[in-house]
Amino acid sequence: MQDEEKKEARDEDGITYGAVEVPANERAVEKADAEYTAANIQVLKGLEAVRTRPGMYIATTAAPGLHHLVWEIVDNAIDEALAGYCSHISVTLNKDGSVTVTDDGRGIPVDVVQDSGLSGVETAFTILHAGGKFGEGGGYKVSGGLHGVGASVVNALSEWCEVEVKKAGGLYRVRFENGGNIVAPLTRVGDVPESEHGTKVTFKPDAQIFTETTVYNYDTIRNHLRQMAFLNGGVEIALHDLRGEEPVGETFRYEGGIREYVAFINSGKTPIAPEVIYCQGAEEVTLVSGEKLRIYCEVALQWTDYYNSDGIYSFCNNISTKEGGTHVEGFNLALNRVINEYARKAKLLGEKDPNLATDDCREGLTCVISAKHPNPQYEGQTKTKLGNSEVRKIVSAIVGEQLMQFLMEHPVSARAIVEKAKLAAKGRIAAQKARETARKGALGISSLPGKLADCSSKDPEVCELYIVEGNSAGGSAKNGRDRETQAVLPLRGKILNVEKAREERIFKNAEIGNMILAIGGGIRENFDVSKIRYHKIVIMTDADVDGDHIRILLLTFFYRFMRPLIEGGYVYIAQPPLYKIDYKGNAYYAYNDAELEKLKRALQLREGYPFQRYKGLGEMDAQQLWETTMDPKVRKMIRITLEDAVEAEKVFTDLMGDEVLPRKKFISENARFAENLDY
Ligand code: 0RA
Repeated sequence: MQDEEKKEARDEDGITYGAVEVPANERAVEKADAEYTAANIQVLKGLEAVRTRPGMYIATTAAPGLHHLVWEIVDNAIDEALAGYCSHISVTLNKDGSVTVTDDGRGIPVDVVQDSGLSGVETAFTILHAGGKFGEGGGYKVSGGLHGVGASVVNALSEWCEVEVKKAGGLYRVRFENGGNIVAPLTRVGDVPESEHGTKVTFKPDAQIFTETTVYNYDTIRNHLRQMAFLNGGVEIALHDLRGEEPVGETFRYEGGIREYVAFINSGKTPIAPEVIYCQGAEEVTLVSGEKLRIYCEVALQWTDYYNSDGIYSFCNNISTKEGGTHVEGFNLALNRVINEYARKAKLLGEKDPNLATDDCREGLTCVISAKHPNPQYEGQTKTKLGNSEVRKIVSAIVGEQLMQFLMEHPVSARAIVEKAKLAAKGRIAAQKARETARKGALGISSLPGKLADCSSKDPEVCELYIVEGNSAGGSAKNGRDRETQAVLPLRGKILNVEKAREERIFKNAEIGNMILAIGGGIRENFDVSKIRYHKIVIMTDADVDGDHIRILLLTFFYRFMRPLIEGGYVYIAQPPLYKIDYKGNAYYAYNDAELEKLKRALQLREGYPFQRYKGLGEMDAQQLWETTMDPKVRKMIRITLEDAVEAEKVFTDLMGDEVLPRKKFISENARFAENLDY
């Protein structure tokens, strides 16, 4: 970088440097006097506050807080990258539990900052909120980090912390111990080529503070760094983990930034148009105070053939705004306006057709919205909702103009996008009608399905509904059951995967419709558990892969459409036996391999004595099915429980998404989802 530019950057940063031009190394030495000691005492008071109430600064001293320390230091380096001075950042997890973050930026200033009497480095690492000093006025710092708590908090919560700066031909070092005590003031310890510059921060989290864990999680750090690399296109971020026997690591660099982020999220799904659409822009706003702020926003988007409408990921200053906010509102406004306007212009929407709804436009959409704001205001329950109202108009204008331009220039893709939204609208309207029908079903207006063999009792507490795989097993179950309390609903083949089908199709599906009518409590937000007609819903499928799959599909359906049924423990899985041994005129059953062995021993059977392995429920006659699987006195059933709805949500999504592996894994680990009963 040219000297002229350098000077300008420095002026912009608004730092007050020592008045006399003394070489930095001499100044550092001068500082080791009484004045310095006084400053140091001041400093410790501030950092002591952080140590006394760490929760005020990092929210938690559990694992997330531990990781926040790394995010904080990385954020500083990313700010330097955003300012245009740094392109490589690396994070190293050291064997001793410390973490090193290096960047090739300008290096934190080493000259004395007038206000504190300390060097820039020491100021940044010992004075709370000193971070802002480097930024205010110059618009340098846009990244919020831990909402701006900065390096001093990391230092305060560290057993030790060492900072090295390469700058103007010198290598400088400072060391802090026990929560920020300067044990070795900033000193020029050597020479480096003029061309080398950057900052290296190593800190060891204090085990006295992080009492739960001081061990960093590789995946957590990798995911965060990858996200930072996506959100800050062109910046290279490397991770090295030296803790294991062999060093491991990976490097992230995405020239395409959030465009690549969208492509990454959509990988494995089928896009309906090949392009990732990109909109970007900045605007300067003047506050009432006369202060000028530059607000930047970029958006990348692409539709897939999915049916979800929650694929919008929004950020402000690299922090995920989970609750959305004005940037997302601005986007929604523009999206809806532009798609309707284009659809009418292109005659894809007739004059009499109603407008497409925002949700229609969002179906299958994956979108990353990233705003950079020098003074973000966060609102909402978890303070993750962007509140700055000026952002709404800015995003709406940028997306409005550039999305329209894209559509005009790409008529084939534009048509696919509009048709997708039109289908979504059709589905939405059909689903409304179907919901209405299902609601009537819940009120008993509609009759029971013809395939249901109902029980005679009308007392839900004693009534059981067996949902049975296949018509032949269904027939055995009907004949073998206790007609007073046991109803049977046979299912033909596989049921629809509700995770991957649009609502309209779900309601048209006969098997699903039958279940809704038979159970009688309605669905979704209208589901009323007090109206259900059976207090035990028993899934009875074959003990093979198909049976497993049907069971999962049914559980997904209940989870999505009748969640209280699972939460209330009304859903069970029948356990038919796997083996039968006929011996001296009696039939003996075994439900697993261990039981089979036990049985053989108990009956003292000779080696090779024949036994039957059931391939499916259909092989059992009505009497056998009753004796082994339906008779409340002897049957074994598994009751489905949800310990944690949030965890379950994830399990279900993993399970029912496109990825085959997690599904296979789940099916084989099914037990972790269920709790044994009647054993
Ligand atoms: C303010 C001014 C200058 C550099 C930095 C901040 C800076 C801060 C951090 C934090 C981590 N890495 C960093 N790299 C640079 C530049 C002042 C000058 O040009 O001398």
